[in-house]
Amino acid sequence: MRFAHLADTHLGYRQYGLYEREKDYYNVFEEIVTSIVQERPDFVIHSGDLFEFSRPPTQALLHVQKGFLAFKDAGIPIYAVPGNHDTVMRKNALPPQLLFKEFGLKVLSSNHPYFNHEDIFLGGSPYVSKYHSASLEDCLKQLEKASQNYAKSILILHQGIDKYLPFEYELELAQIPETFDYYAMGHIHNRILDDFGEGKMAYPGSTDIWKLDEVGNYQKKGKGYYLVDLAGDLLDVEAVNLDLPREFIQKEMEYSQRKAEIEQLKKEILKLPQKPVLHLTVKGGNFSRVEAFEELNKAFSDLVLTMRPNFQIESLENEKILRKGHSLDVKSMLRERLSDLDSELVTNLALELLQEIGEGRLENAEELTHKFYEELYDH
Ligand SMILES: [Mn+2]
Repeated sequence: MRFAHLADTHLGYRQYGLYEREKDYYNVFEEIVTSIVQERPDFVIHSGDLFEFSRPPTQALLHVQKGFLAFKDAGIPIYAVPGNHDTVMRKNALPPQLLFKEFGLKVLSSNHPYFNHEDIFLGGSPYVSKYHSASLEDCLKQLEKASQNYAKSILILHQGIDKYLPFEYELELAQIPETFDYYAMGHIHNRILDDFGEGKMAYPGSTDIWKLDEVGNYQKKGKGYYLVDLAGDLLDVEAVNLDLPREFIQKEMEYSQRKAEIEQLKKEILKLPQKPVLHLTVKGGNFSRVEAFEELNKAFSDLVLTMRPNFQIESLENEKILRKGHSLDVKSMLRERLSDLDSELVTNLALELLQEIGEGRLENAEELTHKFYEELYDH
């Protein structure tokens, strides 16, 4: 008995606002479906964040329709839980996964927390925020009980665990029953394969680079899905890697060395099969951001999909401006501007967004906004 485990496909995500990046996610998904169908497993598990949004764009729905139809034609059922991205944070709202019931998709929910596939127990829960972790703990205890008389048992969750996500977890390792054979996890975008209790704890990771900090893990461990063999006494987990067509390049350069560095980088980029995403940090010395940007833009605009520059200028002049900036009370200015909304929460969000966006960390800003609304709907 074999199954494929994937998660965090984030279909519909238009990274940097670029349609090319939205298409990259669709292409990777299609490649994964083709690869899984070729492997002919007995079933597939998707551990959440199938879509980027709880109301996905039609193109994303069509790609899932096409993929799941290929699974259906091959006789491969799919078990899934909604993640934080594809959960609708309103009472009695349904996740978009339910559209694919007729394609052989079985969604685990509080009404239907487990299925069996022959003698294998498949239990789990949709994403639960940290404010409701007590109810998740109850649910886990019930699943542990229900799974007792099966030959093998799998727990499917979309949660961050303290051991791997020490600052943003929703679930502590100690809250998880140790009796399952395989923990089919989603949510953490890096690949993690660990021993836990009597089984394996597995995060297959996101299928494309969703945030810049995933690049290091991608270079070390690749991206793709896990293929799990349950036949033997010891469970066998194989990481199936798919090459991402588009590279992410992260580079720092000293301003004084820039000319040689730019030439070297251009040569590297020309070897790539597709235009990469380029994150450049230029630092050192006192230079003009505008001129440096123009120089970089001229060098790279035709060679890359998008260039995300970041300038770290070290100069007295700059410090003076910063200090002057601090003497302005930005917070009270924002509060005044946002007075209609009458909320300290909104003011704080605006202040944080201003800092992140001001320093070019758009992804952090996006995540802050996601979290803000998530918590707002949660209370
Ligand atoms: Mn995710």
